[in-house]
Amino acid sequence: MVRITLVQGDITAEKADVIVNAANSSLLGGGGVDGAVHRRGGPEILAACRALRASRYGKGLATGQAVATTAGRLQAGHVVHTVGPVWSREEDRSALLASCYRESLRVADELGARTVAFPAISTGVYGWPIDDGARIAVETVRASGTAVEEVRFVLFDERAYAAFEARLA
Ligand code: AR6
Repeated sequence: MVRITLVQGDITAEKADVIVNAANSSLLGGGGVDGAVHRRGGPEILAACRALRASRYGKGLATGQAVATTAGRLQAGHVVHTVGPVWSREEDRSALLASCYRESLRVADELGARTVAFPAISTGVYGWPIDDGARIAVETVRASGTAVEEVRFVLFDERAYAAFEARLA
């Protein structure tokens, strides 16, 4: 059974076998977690992302999917990039957000990872309400059947941390 832990802080400071990036389809960087991952991880990560765009992911990475690259200078074996859905009031995109966690863990399992650090995917620039984002994250990880020993949610602020804490209780 996977152990879920919580940390408040910057995910790029974590040590883990896999650090998950809340990317976008282009895989070529952005703000939030994505910006921090590329800034602190160095140019090797972007080079790996460009290589993916030039090969298997010519059209980019679809929402809900995940793909691994080097972690560059981060204290991790790999970065797994996943693309969360943009939150919508009209349309229920929960299945796509759940898919991000499930697919990231599937890739982590393929890599033999024992520890995986996740941000709260889609709850920043993509506007997903934090309480619902926390619910989907925790439920999906618990139901995943992953061989990963520890899933660590790294929450940027107190509010996000509290939302995850309430879900775990
Ligand atoms: N460490 C941990 N959590 C963070 C960090 C950090 N360094 N920075 C922000 N957060 P976001 P999204 C929190 O916007 O919503 C990018 O431009 C943040 O407070 O990083 O999936 C991509 O290129 C929020 O709770 O990702 C995409 O275009 C959560 O991490 C788009 O943003 C996710 O916020 C993806 O948007």
